[in-house]
Amino acid sequence: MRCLEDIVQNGERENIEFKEYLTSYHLKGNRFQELACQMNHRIIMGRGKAIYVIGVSDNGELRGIDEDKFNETVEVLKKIAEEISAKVKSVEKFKVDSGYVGIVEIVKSRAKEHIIVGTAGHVDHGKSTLVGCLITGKPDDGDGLTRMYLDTLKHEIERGLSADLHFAVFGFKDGKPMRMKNPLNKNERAFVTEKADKLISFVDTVGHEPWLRTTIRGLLGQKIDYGLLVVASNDGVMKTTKEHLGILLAMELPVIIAITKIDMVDEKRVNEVVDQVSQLLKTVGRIPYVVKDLEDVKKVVRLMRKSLVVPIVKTSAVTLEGYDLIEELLLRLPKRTYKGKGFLMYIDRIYKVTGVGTVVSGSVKRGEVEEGEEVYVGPFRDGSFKLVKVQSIEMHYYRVDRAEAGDIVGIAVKGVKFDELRRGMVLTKEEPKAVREFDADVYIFTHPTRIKRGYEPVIHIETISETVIFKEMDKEYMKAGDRGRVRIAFKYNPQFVYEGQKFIFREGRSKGMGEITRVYS
Ligand SMILES: Nc1nc2c(ncn2[C@@H]2O[C@H](COP(=O)(O)OP(=O)(O)OP(=O)(O)O)[C@@H](O)[C@H]2O)c(=O)[nH]1
Ligand SMILES: [Mg+2]
Repeated sequence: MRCLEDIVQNGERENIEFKEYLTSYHLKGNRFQELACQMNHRIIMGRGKAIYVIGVSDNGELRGIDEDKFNETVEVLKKIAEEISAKVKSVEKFKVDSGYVGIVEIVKSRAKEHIIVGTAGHVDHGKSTLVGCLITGKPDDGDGLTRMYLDTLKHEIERGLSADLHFAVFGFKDGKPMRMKNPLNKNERAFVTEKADKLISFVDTVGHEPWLRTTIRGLLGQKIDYGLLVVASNDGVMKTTKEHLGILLAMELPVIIAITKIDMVDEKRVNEVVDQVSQLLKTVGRIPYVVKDLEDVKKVVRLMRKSLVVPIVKTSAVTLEGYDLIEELLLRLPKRTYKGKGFLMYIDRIYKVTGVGTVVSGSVKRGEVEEGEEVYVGPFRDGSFKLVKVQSIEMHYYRVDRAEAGDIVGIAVKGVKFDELRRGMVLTKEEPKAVREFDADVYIFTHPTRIKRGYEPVIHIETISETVIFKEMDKEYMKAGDRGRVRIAFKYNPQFVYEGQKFIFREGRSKGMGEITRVYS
């Protein structure tokens, strides 16, 4: 009883969860996957051990539940544990006035949690540098020293700009960051991928405006859990900053904001930029929260679970100020996306690898896949799919025998030619149907004139970017700020899309977003 009182008085913690009771209802669908994610996160935070206190309210009030409810709750916890290959180690039961309260201990060795973070923000505001400095733990020189770890293409080095998506991996082991000497070193990457219990895959996007398409692909196509938006304290909020924030919010992604380069300006200016960012967030219905110390990190992570709070951290890559806070945030933020059923991956890139053959890369959106399995790939121009064999799977250069939702992987496939594949195709286990037309609810952000039937923007869905035609509209025309229902057709190739998917469309200076409401195959 002493132990119970201590736990309850201290409140919920990283590895302690309060639940009044659970029923078989919690074993269904998304709810179950959410609980599994949550349990896995608690175990990671507890270095292999999570505690569920049952029969208590969220804020620790000893409610007490009857014997049947108690037993059912324990059974449900066992099922959730099973889902993530963990075990219920012990159950302690205490009698209180109105029933029973219990402490259930759940353990797992080699628990792993993997989140994907996408960077965003204006050109030169320090996205690549931030990622590089986090991974190495070493300061930047303020003159492009660190971004070399991300910007590896020849013209990127020459021009000092990121021009394509780059991936980097950052790991924590027992709550401590695993520093890399050289984030490009394949062995180091493989080592971190294997040994880390909390893994962060960064998708580093590009700020240079003409490459917006690439940034959209990074933020839409990679099953991102959190967006990391950088704002340099000299420039402050720029047009691209707003645009990228808009994309992150349109995709309903929680956002972390890093104010960068605080070493370059005085404190007054830094606070001006914090105010600018706070204003911007308020106009889009988010709540800014300036994170000052490690206690704030704990608070803000709890708040983010329940509301639209956005942490803001002041950082400098040169002094590494604020980096401890960003690290702590990354360690504590839970996986948001759930495993789901039915393997699905949108192809992002296609490679020809000597000795291996055709390799497709992307992030697993749903379900899981194992080496040796057969999967469908497509759709091809005529709407068909082809069966191919998964020869091998690699994650950040580390060979794995299976991959699950949220993993960024390269999959070597046999049974299809390199030239037949396109970005935006999918891999699935059940044969999907190709879609030529769909209905969608759309919202126009910006458009200089009126949008009418026959409008042909480029649409971005997952890794797909294709020209479409607005075939029918529920009103004669739409202008900036309007919403409407539209029948949309892919102009050239059929695609695999489904109801509920969100997208962005663009054409010149016009932009809008939408959600698929019905598909026609
Ligand atoms: N003084 C100072 N310089 C920084 C800081 N962060 C980044 N820089 C410098 O700013 C420049 C741009 O940084 P990048 O990391 O390449 O910016 P980016 O946002 O990735 O740029 P794109 O990918 O091209 O959009 C580099 O020369 C960095 O050295 C910082 O906190 N302080
Ligand atoms: Mg960059």
